[in-house]
Parts: sequence; C-alpha cells; structure tokens
Amino acid sequence: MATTTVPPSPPQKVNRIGLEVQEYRGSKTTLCAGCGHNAISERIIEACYELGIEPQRVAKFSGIGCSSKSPAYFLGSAYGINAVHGRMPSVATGAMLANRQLLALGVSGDGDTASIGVGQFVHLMRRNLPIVYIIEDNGCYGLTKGQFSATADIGSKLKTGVVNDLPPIDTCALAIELGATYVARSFSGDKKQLLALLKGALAHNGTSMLDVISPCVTFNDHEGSTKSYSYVKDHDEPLEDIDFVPFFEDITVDYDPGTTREIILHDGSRLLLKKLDSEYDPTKKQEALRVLVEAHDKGEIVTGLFYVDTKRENFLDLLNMMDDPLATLPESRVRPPKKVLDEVMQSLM
Ligand SMILES: Cc1ncc(C[n+]2csc(CCOP(=O)(O)OP(=O)(O)O)c2C)c(N)n1
Ligand code: SF4
Ligand SMILES: [Mg+2]
Repeated sequence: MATTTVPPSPPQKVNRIGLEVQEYRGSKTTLCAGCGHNAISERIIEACYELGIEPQRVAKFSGIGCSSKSPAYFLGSAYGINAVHGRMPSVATGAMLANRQLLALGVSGDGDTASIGVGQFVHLMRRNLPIVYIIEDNGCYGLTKGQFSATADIGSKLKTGVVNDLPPIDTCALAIELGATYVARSFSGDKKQLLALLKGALAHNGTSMLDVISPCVTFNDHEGSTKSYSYVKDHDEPLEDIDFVPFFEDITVDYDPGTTREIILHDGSRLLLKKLDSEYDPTKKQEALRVLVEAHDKGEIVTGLFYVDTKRENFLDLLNMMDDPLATLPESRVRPPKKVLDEVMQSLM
C-alpha cells in the first residue's frame, strides 16, 4: 500500500527571546489602505521583534485620532490605553512613575500633540521621562475629515482649496528646545531610516521624540499639500545614513572616523551615523535648531537624528523612584507608621 509522507512544516523563525514575529502583531488594521500610520505600525513590530523586547513589558499610550488607534494594530499582548484627546503625556507619566519596569511607547497624532495637546506635550518634553513618543504627522485631523492641524505648513491647501494662513509648529525644534534627549524626524515610507531610528529610540534612556511624516491618503495626499507622498519624496533631505547595532550583537564595524559618528546608547547599543554632506554634530542643540530653521526656509523636509544627549538624568532618576512597581509594595512599605504620623500631626499643631 502506498504511503503518503507529509513534508515537515518549515521551522518558524524566532528572535533572541524565542518569539515569532506573529507575537508582536496586533488586530487587523481598520485604517485606510495606504495610510502612512500602517507602515509605522509595521516598523514598530519589526523593531520590537528584532530587538527581542518582551511584548508584555511594553505599555502603549495614545490619545485620540486615526494615529492614536494604531496601537491596537501592534503588540496585541501589551497593555494599551487611549487617553482623552491630547492628554496622553500625563497618563503615561503617571504610569511610569508607578512602574518604572515598563517600556513606555506613546503614539500620537499631529493634532493630538501640536493642536489640542500642546500644553501636555511641552511638559513631557522638558521632563525627560523614559518614553518613546511617536507623532504620526499628516498635517491634518484625519479622523475628523482632514482639517488643518498645527503642523500644517503655511500656504498648504486642503482638498477643497482652502489655504492654511498660519505658520506650523515644528515639533522637533520644540522638543529640542525644551529638553527631550533623542529627537528625530523620519518618513513612514523610508523603511530603513525609520527602523534604525525606532531601535535607537527604544534603546535610549530618556524621552525619545520621533516626528514621522505619515501621509493621510484620504484627506491630505493631493497637490498643494506638503505632507503628501510625492511632496515628501521630492523634498526629503536625509541628514545622515543611519545604522543601528544592538548591544547583543558583538559586531566590529570598520569606518573612517572622519565620515562616521558613533553614538553609544544606555544599554550598549550603538548608532552609526554616516554623514552625507556636512559635518553635522547631533550633540549640539544649536546646530540641530539651525538645520531645522534652514530646511524650513528652503521648503525642504530634513530627516534623521537631529539631537541626542545620553548623559542627562531621566525624570524617574531625578525623583529617585524605586525599582519596584508601587502596586507591588506591601502596606508596611507604603504606609508611614503611626509614630511618624503622630509626629507630623504634632508638628502642625
Ligand atoms: C476633547 C476632544 N476634542 C475634539 C475631539 C475630536 N477629534 C477627534 S480626533 C481629532 C483630531 C485627530 O487628529 P490627529 O491627532 O492629527 O490624528 P489623525 O487622525 O490625523 O491621525 C479631533 C479634533 C475629541 N475626540 N476630543
Ligand atoms: S483618514 Fe487619513 S489618517 Fe485616517 S486612516 Fe484614513 S488615511 Fe489614515
Ligand atoms: Mg493628523
């Protein structure tokens, strides 16, 4: 009798902690096909998988908007919360103060951050809380049918022909000015650059602010928009070519120190920045701000790592927060003894 042999299924690829990429995915996206936000979710999945981050260690934070929906589409086994529109920073700050073991990943929109949320955003940037804060920047309120947001360029047009009369807020310049310690801009369509910048942001021990131009195909991808796929492709000026070497890969890279700068991050991972056309120094705030202003005046979109400071103390260290999550502490460690309370009361008499 003939026997049929079933071929063995190919072994699944796993990362350094033994997980398949599938474990880093989330629900199926409900965003429009071609929306830049979907490409950013894909890069987040790749970055976390390739770095071997435990999905359950990640806390996902967002506000309200199409962009803020996207944490549902990656790391399905991580906890996530949609705060009120523009109020994600305070929720993320509270969560990180309560449990510094978490890896905070915030996803916001340009409206969520720079319009209604700008008050919370500026205070997050000055505190240097350990968080990766991504702005999925399409220059409009995608979820509410495409009105201009505060990052829309002056003179850019809505689909209806309405012209934006107000100058934009540059979230990268603002973040650098205020004290964020890893500040970059990228484009949802630039897989290599975005992946390297995301990995660097995840390895950084402070506030990493990534403004990612992410075209809205439904409301802001037409001629006259400066956040359309074609405009960004034509005006993207990368500052440098970026490679990321994780701490667990013992790779020696030969390079000419005159052309490549090495940034060593908190966990020992390295960013290799190959300069393309200038002597750019990403540790100098003034240089970063100059590059941003010059690019804006020329109508260019400069991308790459603008600024990094690996030395500044983060907010949790500054407040001397303990390593144990507060929720796990027994009463004996959170409640002052009666004697101490009596002394306090006495001192107030
Ligand atoms: C307090 C409050 N004000 C207004 C709204 C309506 N609203 C929901 S999303 C949104 C804008 C979203 O824009 P953005 O953050 O850029 O996200 P996108 O949809 O473009 O990704 C607005 C105004 C709201 N939900 N809550
Ligand atoms: S409306 Fe725009 S921002 Fe929202 S999902 Fe569609 S393409 Fe993306
Ligand atoms: Mg938007």
